[in-house]
Amino acid sequence: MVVKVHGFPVSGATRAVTLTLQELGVPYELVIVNVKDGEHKSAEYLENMHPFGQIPVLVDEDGFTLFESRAIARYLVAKYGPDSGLAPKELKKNALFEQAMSIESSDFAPYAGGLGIEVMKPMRGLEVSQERVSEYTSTLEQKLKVYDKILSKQKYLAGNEITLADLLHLPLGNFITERAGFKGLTATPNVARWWSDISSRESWKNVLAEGQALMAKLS
Ligand SMILES: N[C@@H](CCC(=O)N[C@@H](CS)C(=O)NCC(=O)O)C(=O)O
Repeated sequence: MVVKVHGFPVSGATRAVTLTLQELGVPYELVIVNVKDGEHKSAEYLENMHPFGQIPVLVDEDGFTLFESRAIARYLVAKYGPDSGLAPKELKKNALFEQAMSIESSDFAPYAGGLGIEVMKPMRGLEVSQERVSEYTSTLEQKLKVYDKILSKQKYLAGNEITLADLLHLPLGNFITERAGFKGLTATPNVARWWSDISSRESWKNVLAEGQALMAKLS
């Protein structure tokens, strides 16, 4: 059985998983969950796939099922690319990797995700709060100034080698840049250099192309 990712092509959390698979060179099938019709809230989905009614969910080749994109990404690296360097194993390199993973989930995702949710509100018939947009934007700009300092001393967030911690910024970072007009990822020299580096990876280009192709089929 092939690895299956149950999700939606433009969902950031789904992309975090497919990006990891692309990076590891693992073939997979993206199974579309019909979020527009609320498939992810159906009793069957809640029971068998994701108790919180979200995407993505991984169903591995042996049937093992896992939700939460960061947990899935780490599982995939441990299983399919333990020596890929995407999650370093040596004690201190691993500690710096864990530090960078926490930076992504504590200092980036809450604000980038909040901004993303805010600008998507009109699609659900809701009004955008400009106050919240400004708050998320300015907090993220402040956080990225700290990123710039870190990235002035090293190439990537966990050191001089790329890890999952860098890659996991791509889906939300791309979304807020494209859909919310966020400029912070190109505003300071070291962040701009890092952003351009990770954005130009083949794995990410494949994820974007896959999203475009699947969305064209769905429309
Ligand atoms: N922490 C979760 C977040 C997943 C998440 O927010 N998924 C969104 C799509 S990107 C979703 O399912 N939204 C629908 C909902 O929450 O009802 C992860 O990283 O997997």
